Amino acid sequence: MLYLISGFTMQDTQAASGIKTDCAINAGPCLKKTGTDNVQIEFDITPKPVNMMSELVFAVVVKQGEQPVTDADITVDLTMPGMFMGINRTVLEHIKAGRYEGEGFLPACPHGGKLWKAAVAVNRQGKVSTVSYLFEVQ
Ligand SMILES: [Cu+2]
Repeated sequence: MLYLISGFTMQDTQAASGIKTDCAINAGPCLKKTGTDNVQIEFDITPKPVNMMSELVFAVVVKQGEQPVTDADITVDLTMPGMFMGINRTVLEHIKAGRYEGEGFLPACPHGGKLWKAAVAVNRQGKVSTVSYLFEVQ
């Protein structure tokens, strides 16, 4: 752990941690299931390719079975595994038919890291389901 504070890049640390992406964000939206209630959550970021330090739109589509979920409160929390990058939370608004959007950005990483984790929290009637997506930016 010594090299965490001795100037090696965080990219090295992220690689060493064995954390892998599970969402090819530049290829399109990523779909996950919450494991409860047959709820599916699709996550996307535009414009592509996704870059740090530019205005981004975070979009989430929520369905239960084939039914759009239109009554959720949704936030997206962005963190870098293994590094504190500040609190970065975007509140999404329902647009239509279970699609929620919000504007945000990813700050530049002072350690050269590219791996981000988006934790999407879907709150419905006081019940919160959270799914996470690990993706890399350029
Ligand atoms: Cu970072």
